[in-house]
Amino acid sequence: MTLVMGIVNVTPDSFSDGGRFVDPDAAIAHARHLHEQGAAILDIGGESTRPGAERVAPRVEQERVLPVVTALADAGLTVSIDTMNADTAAAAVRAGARIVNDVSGGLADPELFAAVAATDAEVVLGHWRGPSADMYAGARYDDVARELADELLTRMADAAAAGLAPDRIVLDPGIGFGKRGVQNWDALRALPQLVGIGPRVLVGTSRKRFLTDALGADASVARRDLATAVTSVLAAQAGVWAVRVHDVGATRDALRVGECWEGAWTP
Ligand code: PMM
Repeated sequence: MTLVMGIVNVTPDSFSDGGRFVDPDAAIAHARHLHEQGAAILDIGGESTRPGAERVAPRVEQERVLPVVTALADAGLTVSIDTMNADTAAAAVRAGARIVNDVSGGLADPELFAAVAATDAEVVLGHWRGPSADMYAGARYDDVARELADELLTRMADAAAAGLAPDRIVLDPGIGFGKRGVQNWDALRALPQLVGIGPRVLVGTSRKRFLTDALGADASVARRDLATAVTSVLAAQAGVWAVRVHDVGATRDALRVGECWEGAWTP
């Protein structure tokens, strides 16, 4: 059964929920709510990766995320830390995070793989072609599926060289990262090939702009959760291990419907 990773952005500027959970108590309460709705993993981030976003100093990032990671891990919840920074990753794992979710797949900070390898945490390798400040500079592909798989295999090889075996790795096609409109749909269509590489696969479509291809250019962020639930079910049918979403309840319901349909879930 596909797991749901609930998004907790402790940032003032994320594209869909920026500013709502900067206060640690609000972030912790929100994470607990997502857990009750069915999130198996809570993904805590202190740096926005929306297109155009500037980097955040690791000290600021850590001030935002560590109290939240500590409180949730102490409560026995499974926490992932959404960071591109090796120091933040190491500090979050010390605070109890089990997964380091790096959208850059180890490219933003060359120390990150070694930092994670020194712990017993797992790592998510996102497909990425450069920083959010210039998000679409690398969005040029001859064959999205092939290039995505080749580049993630290279990231896996680098992770392995640092001591991270495939069973500690999760691959992510990085929807919205260095991909415009139709390139995101090409990446989603390539999910079965990605799953075929071997490691578990995570996919995050939640509220992302490419969904307006289907919904219309004027579809507000608030209107994208149903479409997110649908893409999450389709990703589940392609064999992914987990989906990363904001509206956990809607996606959990949709995944259950898909599981009932396939006979994989009985009440
Ligand atoms: N997307 C965002 C942030 N972190 N992590 C993973 N593994 N995969 C993603 O697709 C991903 C991510 C950007 O979305 P947000 O600002 O809503 O968190």
